[in-house]
Amino acid sequence: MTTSSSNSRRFVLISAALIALFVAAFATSCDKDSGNPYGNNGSGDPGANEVWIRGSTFDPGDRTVSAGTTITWTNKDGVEHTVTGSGWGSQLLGQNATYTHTFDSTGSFPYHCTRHSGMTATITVQ
Ligand SMILES: [Cu+2]
Repeated sequence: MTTSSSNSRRFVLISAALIALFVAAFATSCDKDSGNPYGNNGSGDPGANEVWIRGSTFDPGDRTVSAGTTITWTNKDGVEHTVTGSGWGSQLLGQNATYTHTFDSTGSFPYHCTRHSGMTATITVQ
């Protein structure tokens, strides 16, 4: 009786733990897939098609993608920045503001921030 009750309680606890684990894993993968710009995936790093602006740096600075990829930039800084390429780019982006651009053709696409000359990066499209 005691053993049976203890076993069933253990089964419930293990089941609950497994369910929590699956929910956490699912939520994390969803955030990564959707390119959540606010870092809710818990990794604290930009996702596959994201570039974060933090510490007045484009992170990652150089990103290689395939044609047709849409990149989302998010400004994590308290100061305003831009994402400015040749013939494409954003307005001034405040904190947590985002900008997206789809790269349809192959090539090398350098860009910079108009406010900070040292902020440069490149998207390479293959
Ligand atoms: Cu800047």
